[in-house]
Amino acid sequence: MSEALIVIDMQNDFCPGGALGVDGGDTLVRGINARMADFGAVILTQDWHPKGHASFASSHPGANPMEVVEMPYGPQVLWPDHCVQGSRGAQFHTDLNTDRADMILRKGYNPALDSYSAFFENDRRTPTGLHGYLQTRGIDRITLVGLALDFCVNFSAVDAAGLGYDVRVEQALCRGIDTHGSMSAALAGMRAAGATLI
Ligand code: VGL
Ligand code: ZN
Repeated sequence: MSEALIVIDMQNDFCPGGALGVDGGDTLVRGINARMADFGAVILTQDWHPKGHASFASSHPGANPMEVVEMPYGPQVLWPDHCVQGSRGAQFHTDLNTDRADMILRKGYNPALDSYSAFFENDRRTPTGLHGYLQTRGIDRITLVGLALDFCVNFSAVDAAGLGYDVRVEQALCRGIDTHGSMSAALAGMRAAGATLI
């Protein structure tokens, strides 16, 4: 069985200056590129929302970014508009080595449902197809890097562990948003799920 490097959402909008810029996000690019050589498979994820997406505060009259609202599938943080399909913000950081990617997985395209995890949308039931892809390639170990540690990396790690993968999260190649105590909750949740934090 081989091991995959899964690079989460290394896009302009999650880097400083972007719509949902994560401090130091851009500083990860060199290290992530260098790490790609160590894996038999490299997969990139790309947050990819239609205009007016339900996770945008602008879609909820009177609401502000970073507020939490109750959605039919549970609590949802409302974000500034970000990673809109076709926009510059949705493109990968220009220095990210996208040539090395075997697969680019887009997520968050369902207008009514957010998708933090690379495996399931935020209803925690709708699959993205990544599990089938990894299974058919015989991949049972994954290493996660990218943005944001407390949202998309976290949800991906917990789902992957639940699906039975051997999961490592390389914290030096991740940065977090940290809102509403999300960072400490994410670290505890990933550990509890059985992911190894390096
Ligand atoms: C993410 C918030 C909204 C992430 C994506 O990549 O962690 N966070 N959409
Ligand atoms: Zn998003």
